Amino acid sequence: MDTTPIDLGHIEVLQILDEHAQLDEALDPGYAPEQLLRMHRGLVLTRAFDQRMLTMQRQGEMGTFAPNLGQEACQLGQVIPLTRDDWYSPSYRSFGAQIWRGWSMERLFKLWSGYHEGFPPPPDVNDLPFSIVIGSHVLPAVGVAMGMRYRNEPHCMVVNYGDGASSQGAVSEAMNFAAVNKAPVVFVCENNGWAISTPLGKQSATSNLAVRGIGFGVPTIRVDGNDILAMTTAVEQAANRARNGEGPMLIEAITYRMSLHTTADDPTVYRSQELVDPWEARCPIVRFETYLQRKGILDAEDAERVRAECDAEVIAARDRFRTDAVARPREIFDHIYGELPAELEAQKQAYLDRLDRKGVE
Ligand SMILES: Cc1ncc(C[n+]2csc(CCOP(=O)(O)OP(=O)(O)O)c2C)c(N)n1
Ligand SMILES: [Mg+2]
Repeated sequence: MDTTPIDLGHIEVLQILDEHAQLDEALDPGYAPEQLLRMHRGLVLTRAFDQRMLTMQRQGEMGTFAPNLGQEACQLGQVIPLTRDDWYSPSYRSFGAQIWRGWSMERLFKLWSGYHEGFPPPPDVNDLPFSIVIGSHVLPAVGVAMGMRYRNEPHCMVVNYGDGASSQGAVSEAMNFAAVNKAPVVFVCENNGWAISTPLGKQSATSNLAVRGIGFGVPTIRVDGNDILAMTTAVEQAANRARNGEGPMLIEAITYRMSLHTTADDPTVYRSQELVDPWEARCPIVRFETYLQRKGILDAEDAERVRAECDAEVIAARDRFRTDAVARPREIFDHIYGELPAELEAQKQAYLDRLDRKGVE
């Protein structure tokens, strides 16, 4: 038996802004200052929303929530290169990307606090709802991409999933089908090192997930997910390939889940702070701000102002949510079945009777 290890090859990691915020000039995507500042604001807004959501959950206003601290560039980089005609299939941790795509923050507050109105994508946004069943959404995302291919539409789908989700069979099926049929899809595997308490080393026998793409015949690149310029550059290229009929691409974005898996999680029981500390120094927002400051288009005062404005925007959205979101307990059996099965119909009646007895509207 041949026991020679299989050569998995070497896959380059794309990095344009290094950890010291030094730009690789040869790879500079050349964004205009306004575009760079818009990206910066997007990153800051994502973090402001993240922090507010965590506070609101801890105060009992949100059911649960999956924080994204440290993954802001990875998220936004996936959608910044997309047009409104392109499609995006998020995961539950993709709120920064959703806000960028046009989801109002009120809608996301509703979503995470259990109002069904929050779940469907806004009518004018080409996004899919996310699925909590990890990996399952990757197949329908490829289906949407195939729809575009059949109709000869020059657009693409970007679908996001995690390192943990990459172990799900659906993800492999989707990648194989997309490769064979040249679906215009960009797979973004957001490798944040953890699937709840399972580290990558227990999830995969390979040290990187990018090799999976090669196995399916899907061109693959690894990207520094904490470098917004590298993320947008990689996604832009992959999106253009897809739009031109050249088929799918896999981007493995390397980042780190700095915070909790969700608010139901306590990472201190399974990971030490020493693992997290090095990633503090790789903060995507600090890195980008340092770059913008050196470039002379943002100073410390501007950064402070943007932070204050983003906080105010999130708080204004929270206030609108508090006014708008009116609980309608009588509707909790609605919106799932077109026709309620008999046993649920009986439960619904019992529940409504109970509300009547308690005088609940
Ligand atoms: C099919 C399925 N199995 C298990 C779970 C429970 N679960 C929720 S999130 C998660 C980990 C996902 O990790 P990853 O894909 O890396 O995404 P991340 O949470 O790190 O963004 C698991 C196992 C689930 N939601 N769906
Ligand atoms: Mg993960």
